[in-house]
Amino acid sequence: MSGTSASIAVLCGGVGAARFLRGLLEVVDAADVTAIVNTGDDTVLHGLSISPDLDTITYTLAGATDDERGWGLAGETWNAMAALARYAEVRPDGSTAAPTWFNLGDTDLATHFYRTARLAEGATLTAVTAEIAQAWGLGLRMLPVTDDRFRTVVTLGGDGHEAGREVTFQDYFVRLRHGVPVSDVRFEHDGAEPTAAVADALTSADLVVIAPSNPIVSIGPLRALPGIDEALRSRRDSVVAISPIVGGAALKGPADRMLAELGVDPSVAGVAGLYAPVASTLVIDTVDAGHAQAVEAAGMHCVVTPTIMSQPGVGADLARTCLRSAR
Ligand code: FO1
Repeated sequence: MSGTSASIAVLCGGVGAARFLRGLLEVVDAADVTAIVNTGDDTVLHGLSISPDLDTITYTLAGATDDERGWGLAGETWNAMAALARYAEVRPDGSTAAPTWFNLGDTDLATHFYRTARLAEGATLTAVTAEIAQAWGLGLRMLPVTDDRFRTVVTLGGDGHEAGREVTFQDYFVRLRHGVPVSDVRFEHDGAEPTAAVADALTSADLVVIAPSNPIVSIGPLRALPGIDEALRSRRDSVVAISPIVGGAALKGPADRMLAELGVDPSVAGVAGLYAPVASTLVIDTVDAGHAQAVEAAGMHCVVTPTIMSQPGVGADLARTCLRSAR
């Protein structure tokens, strides 16, 4: 499929998806790529609408991200956050004003100002995302999975003082530094639906790739929305997933621990068990070659190739492998 004008839809979370898309755009025309992006991580802080996965992908593809941190902008300054600390000191008990646990860089703030103002004018998140992508000079089509309010909610496990409490995803991920066990993850829908553009991309794309993102809290929210799993199932032969688990561990974030805490084997075979109903092929890293048979036993065709995209060229090679792997 490489070198042709086949259209590709990619189901995306944050960092892993951003790096895969960066490789994909080296080998196909950006106009042929649609990124369908998780919005379950979205939050409102300081009255600002923040869409972390959309922003991580935007900044990465624009070559503007802090690659080591994985989120936010390179060369960022933090004056607004430092100034906010003054108000955190005087905030009355029970007030959530001036949260300083979630870091918004001075330049990054402009993105959240713009998104918030446009949403307040009545624009959809889809429209605002297209405008932000255009402002950063991106050629691909970037779609939030839904324009409706949609949130990932995490129940904290373990025996700490917050055990049993339900918190927002960013509370778990940033405030608690994803260092607390999880006993459940659910998605607050309130009737949220995938947009028509998402539904159309999932039907019309020649190939669907599930990016190497956390299966529970990045891809899980997309699959929880009505119609997405059905759309994938009905075209399963042309859906390829990339394992975010390499050698039993997540490259970034808590995916391995979270899988284990929720009773899923934190291995490529466990990932295959989750994706087998909706994807025919699982791409795994060479360090997991010994587990290829277990992936096949879980019902997926297995392709073994380097998947760790920290070295130049790996993302593009991985993208070529995915383009060849559709059955
Ligand atoms: N991640 C952190 O670990 N700490 C932060 O303070 C933080 C701030 C932040 C601000 C804007 C943004 O777009 C992303 C930000 N992230 C931060 C990343 C984000 O929480 C996660 O990467 C995703 O939600 C998980 O995919």
